Amino acid sequence: MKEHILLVEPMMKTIEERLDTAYTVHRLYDPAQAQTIEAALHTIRSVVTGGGSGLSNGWIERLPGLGVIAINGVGTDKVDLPFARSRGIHVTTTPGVLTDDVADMGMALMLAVMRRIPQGDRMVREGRWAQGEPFPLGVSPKGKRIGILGLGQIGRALAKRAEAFGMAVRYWNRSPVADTAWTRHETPVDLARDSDVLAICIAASPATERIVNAEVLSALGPKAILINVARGSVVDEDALLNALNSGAIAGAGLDVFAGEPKIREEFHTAPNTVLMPHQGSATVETRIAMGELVLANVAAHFAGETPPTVVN
Ligand code: 8YV
Repeated sequence: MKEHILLVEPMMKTIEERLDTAYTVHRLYDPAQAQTIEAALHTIRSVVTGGGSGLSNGWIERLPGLGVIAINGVGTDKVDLPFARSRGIHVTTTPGVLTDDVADMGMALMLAVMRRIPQGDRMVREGRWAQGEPFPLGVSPKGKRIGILGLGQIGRALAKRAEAFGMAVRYWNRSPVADTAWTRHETPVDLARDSDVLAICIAASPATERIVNAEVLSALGPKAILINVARGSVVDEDALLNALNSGAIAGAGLDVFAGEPKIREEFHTAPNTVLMPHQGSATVETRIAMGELVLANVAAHFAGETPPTVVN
């Protein structure tokens, strides 16, 4: 008899096919399955979800047989880890495999803002180039300072890429990072003051909520840009929208937002801002590698073993 699992958000087709082969998969994102899910609450022993979706305590309480929450991502901010632990539920993530792609997204957003890629694309398509419309000069990353907020795996990978572009790296991290020669600043404000690009790579938690606030943005200044490949919750979005609209900062490249996918409408018209629909880890290669880890974690749980990449 197949074990029952709850799939919170869609995964790659090939990964979902393998889940379907091994398990009875209930799809929470499919409204047509709502009734069968109600009937299966007591038989579901594993949940597969995304970093941005997580699983609420309400759902955890509705699943008495739940033993593992397998996150297809690295962010654990949408799962209450102590609560899961108190109920003997393992929470797993997909560490390592998405680092490079998320760092690439950080670079892509930075270059897109500095070289105005979306504006150029629009101008060419709309025939304005052919009509002789001038295009404003961009900004070169070479010789600029990048401040990494959160020097974990993704922060380091982004810093290395930035160095290859001729940028000088500095960082802020709650605890100093031992094995690096990069300068650590005492506070996020100090880091922002000493950066031309502030790149947010920090994990979301109550301690980092809105850590990028009005003070940090004002320290960043009118020539500097903000990049966010972490979580929307680490930014005070009111302050960010004010800073963009008033020219207190020069622009932003954002892959993540509070309340995504229903983001603040003011972002649609924010100047010099490049928006992405949370695609940092979304490449074929990485989503396969993430899916493999999810499959391994769920399989280990059902085999009575500790899942390989458990975090709690
Ligand atoms: C994914 C993420 O887009 O790793 C994370 O925490 O947010 C991203 O890698 C997400 O997990 C898929 O929903």
